[in-house]
Amino acid sequence: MIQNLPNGNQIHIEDDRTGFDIETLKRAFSDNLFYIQGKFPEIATKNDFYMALAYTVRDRLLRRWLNSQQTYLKQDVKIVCYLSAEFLVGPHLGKNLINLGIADQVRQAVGECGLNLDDLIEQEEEPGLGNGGLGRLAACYMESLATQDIPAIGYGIRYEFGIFDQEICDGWQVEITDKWLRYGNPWEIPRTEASVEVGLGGYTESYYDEQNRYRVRWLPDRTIKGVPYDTPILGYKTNTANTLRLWKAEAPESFNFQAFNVGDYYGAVNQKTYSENITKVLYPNDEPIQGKQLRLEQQFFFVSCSLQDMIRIHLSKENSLDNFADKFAAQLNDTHPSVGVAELMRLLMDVHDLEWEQAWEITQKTFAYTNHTLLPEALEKWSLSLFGSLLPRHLEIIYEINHRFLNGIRTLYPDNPGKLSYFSLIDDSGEKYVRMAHLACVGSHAINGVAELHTELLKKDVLRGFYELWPQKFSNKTNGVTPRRWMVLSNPELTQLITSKIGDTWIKNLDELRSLEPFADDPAFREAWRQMKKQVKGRLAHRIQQRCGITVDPNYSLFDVQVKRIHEYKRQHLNVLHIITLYNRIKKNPNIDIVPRTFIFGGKAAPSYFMAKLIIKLINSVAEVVNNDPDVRGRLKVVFIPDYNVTNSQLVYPASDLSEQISTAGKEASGTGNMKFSLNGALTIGTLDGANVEIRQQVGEENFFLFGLKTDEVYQMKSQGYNPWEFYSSNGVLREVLDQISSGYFSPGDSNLFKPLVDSLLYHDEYLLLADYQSYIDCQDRVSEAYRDWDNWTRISILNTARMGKFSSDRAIREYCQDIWNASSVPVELEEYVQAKA
Ligand code: CJB
Repeated sequence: MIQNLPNGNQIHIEDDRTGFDIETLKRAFSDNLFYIQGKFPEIATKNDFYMALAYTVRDRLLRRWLNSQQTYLKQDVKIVCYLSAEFLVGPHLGKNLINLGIADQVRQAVGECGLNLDDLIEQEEEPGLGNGGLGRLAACYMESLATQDIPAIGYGIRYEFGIFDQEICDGWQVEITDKWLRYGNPWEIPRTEASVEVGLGGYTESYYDEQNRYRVRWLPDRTIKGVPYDTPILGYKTNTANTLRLWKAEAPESFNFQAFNVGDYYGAVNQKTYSENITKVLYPNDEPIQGKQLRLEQQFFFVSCSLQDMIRIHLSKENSLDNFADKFAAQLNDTHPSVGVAELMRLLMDVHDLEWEQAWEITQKTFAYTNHTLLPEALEKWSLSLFGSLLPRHLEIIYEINHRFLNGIRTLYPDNPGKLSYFSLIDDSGEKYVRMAHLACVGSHAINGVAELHTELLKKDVLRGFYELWPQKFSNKTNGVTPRRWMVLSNPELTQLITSKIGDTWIKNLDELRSLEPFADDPAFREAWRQMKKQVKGRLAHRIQQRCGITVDPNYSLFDVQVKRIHEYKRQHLNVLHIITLYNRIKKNPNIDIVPRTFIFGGKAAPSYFMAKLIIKLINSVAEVVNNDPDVRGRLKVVFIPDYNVTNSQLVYPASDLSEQISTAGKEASGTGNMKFSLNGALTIGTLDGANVEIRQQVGEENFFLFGLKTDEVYQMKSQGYNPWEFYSSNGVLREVLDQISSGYFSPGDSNLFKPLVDSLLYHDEYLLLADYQSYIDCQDRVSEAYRDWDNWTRISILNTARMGKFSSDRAIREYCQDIWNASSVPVELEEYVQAKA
């Protein structure tokens, strides 16, 4: 802070809540331990120290956050509202230190207090408020929005229990409740005063208002209170801190009085529990959950809270909603928040008295929709009866939207009932459903896919009719990831090496990594790169030893890594077929000259996804055999890292040599792990799927291991009646591998254990593993040959990093801002809060 001196001069005085000096940080840290945790060092636990440090850092965030909010209030800004049922932000402490630019000072300060910063960082329970790619993307986007000074609010759900913790028992996944809030969460601030109420159920009635206009009102039979919890999201080396506003469901204030008065204690408590249930737990599926009422309640709850909040903010600055869409852009992260289209219509018409036409114009101008999947079974739909009983007014509005929309279709395609049923927001081919993707498309002015191939397939296939109708609404926005978390924080060794050559401006402008390219031909730099890689591999090896009790070799073994949700379309089991193939080569010829590999897996399976859980068991069973067979002599190791999450992933990406991106072509919308690997210098083995296509274009075909059927070949093979059995019977090596699994070689005493998996491959093989098997094996052999030439491998690794600039989430956010949101930067000046008088 600035202090004015009697002579009119000013001096800068360090403030304990904002200063960055070592002494100031130490004092603030001790103060927080004493006054917030109520502990003195002798009795403080590691968690107390962590909390004291977190509050020290939070104070420094708060200054930037409040300044940002004040700036947005004073200035005429457009706010991007990212509506997402998931935000997988990862631990905050380390990340905030990086973005504040005070990691070194804080390390020294806690060091001088006799503590180790990394130990404290490790104390943080990560908020697992997402399943995987979609939630993590939302987190990267929030970080990039702040880094580029774009006013933004992330709106979502404050789940009391996030994604389950995974333990592996006897090779099987066991799910443990994620009690992430149990020791408190220093990063959030509840804003009870900004609570809102959300209705559910009940009925609607029409009436005539004072001006004799026909109006409808909704009389819900239940009301839930939404309490916002705010977390600041700081940009990298900028003053902008935006808000992640997550809603917690509570019983409304009035809930219990009546019930208590009539003595219905249990009834009252019941109602409270019912209300709180809405934000109790994250559904642990990375695909939509059909038919679960609570899930629809969650979606509507957070969307209604958020839209009411946006309208409140707007009306605090303006006196009409006419220009709402000029001040807010609302992005629908998949269809999960798409009921917002109907809710905004209701709020504008029933609550704020707008007429349909104007409300509709505002709604369409406000919303934009990102699709994240091509799996047909993943397109969200809600049965009409469930939807109507929970949201009767919204169903009426959806009917009216549909009626008007289909009138247009009728004009465009006369006498074509097929078109009407194709486009309808209501699927009435059997049991009736509301089609959420149709609602999102109709209610938005922009629709995008998340990688070039994905967007093309949306236009050609999944949303073809809508593309023909409104080609101008469609665009591609290839996903990106934030280099701050995925390089600077996760891989300080790499960051330091890059920065030693090209300075540090690449961190905010990732295209600058290109200037590393010439160093790929510099032997000294290659050697330094190799040493760096060894060091980070050593760190992971150490963790694997600790967590799994498996010794792996970071020096000579190729770290071959597949980490992501477990799903048949992602084909972890294809990877396993390769491992067994290599194992069999060794068994036939124990002295074979083979490139040593460490196969590393990580990922959670949806608890009800039987096949995915069986794949985890298979990986662990193969690991058991391969890791303990003396013939193998440690040349192959298989590791399943339990509880794959953001924290663990930060250790994994930097240490990887080979990134497995092996989904069936046309199934993975984009992938974002693929980007994190390659940015950290891993080479990719992959199919032409999702963003792999663009990664390959960027790094160069010769620096990417491509295999497998292309999308059109997949379609063709399927339409010709794919028969996996033909591949099985004509390929002896493959047959041997599958027979071995069936025979119980990896499941002693239970030869039937993996039968469902093998049968599914032999008789259906929906994801064409057998068709891609040989191509995959041949490609893996090329990988091994390439790895023998370490020096050239290193050169390619450097080129991978150097050419990945496109995949920064900063670039993605710039594209959204320009093409969809019409939002621009609003730099934040830091104001001095305390002006001491002389
Ligand atoms: N995705 O994580 C999810 N959950 C869904 O329900 C649907 C899609 C993933 O989204 C990522 C971010 O766009 C994509 O990279 C990934 O391919 C997709 O599966």
